[in-house]
Amino acid sequence: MARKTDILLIDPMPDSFNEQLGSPFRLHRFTTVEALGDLAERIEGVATGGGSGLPRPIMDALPNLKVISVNGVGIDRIDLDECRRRSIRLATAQGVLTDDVADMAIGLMIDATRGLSAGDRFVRAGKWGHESEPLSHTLKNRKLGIVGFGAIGKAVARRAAAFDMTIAYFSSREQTDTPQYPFYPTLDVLADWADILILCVSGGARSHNMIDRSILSALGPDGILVNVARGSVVDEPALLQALQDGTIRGAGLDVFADEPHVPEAFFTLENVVLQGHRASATCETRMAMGRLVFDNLAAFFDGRPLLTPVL
Ligand code: 8YV
Repeated sequence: MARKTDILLIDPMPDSFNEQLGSPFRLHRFTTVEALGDLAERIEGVATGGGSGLPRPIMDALPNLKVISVNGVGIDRIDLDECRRRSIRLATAQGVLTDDVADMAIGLMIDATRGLSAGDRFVRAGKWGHESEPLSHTLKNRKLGIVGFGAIGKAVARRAAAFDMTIAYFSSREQTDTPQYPFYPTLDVLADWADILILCVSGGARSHNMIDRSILSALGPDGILVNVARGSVVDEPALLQALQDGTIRGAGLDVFADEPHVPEAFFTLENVVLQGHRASATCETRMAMGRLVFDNLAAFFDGRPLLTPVL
């Protein structure tokens, strides 16, 4: 019987990945670099989440690594230059999670604007009928600025159009396939124009702390910020301050600077809705992502082209 290929799992994978019948892979759960021992030399493939990526110390400890298959679309925590230098191939789960992430962005936008979570807390606390109900704000006639206009940003725009919102976007370049949405080449001008900003931009050096104090001030006291991108895109202490002092009205956050750590100060605020990086976390999508992570590895080790390559 052929020896199974050793694959290192940086994150736990969905069942659809772990339970492939007749899998040609032997799976190993990563704990620490030190604990890898002799296994390090045998690892030829890595499966990891977009949020975890592959930290350099782990990559450096795997001399025979040939392919990385990402259970997500983010590649901001993978050293692409080092992959190129070592001819390590890279695939992501692009395409299968776009709709769910866009749905989460819209959900957070509605919750942060209409106060669904706050209303739920109000009813559960037995306050209905005893205290005056909390009033929220309307989405009607709101201007939506989308930051990052790739597949997810465009899926958010399609959904928001059904709410009759006015939509514009900021991106590294103007998109030719969406002439119906105005392009803003400057983020602070978009933030000044918009009532709601939804962040769909890739993480990494170019977007690091892109949403800082000045952008939050430009968004203004009626403004809502939604982040389904990466925590690194937002200057988190500046956002906390802006939510506390009314620089902006509210926020819906799925991602944080130092996950899974969420600064406790957020828990005391009524004007923020919090999720734990779960925009793609539906049964259906996580199954499809796990399948694609597996299929990319299987294709690579069979000598076939990667299904969804990045490198
Ligand atoms: C996932 C993500 O939650 O696609 C990404 O880059 O961060 C998310 O969709 C994550 O990859 C699952 O581990």
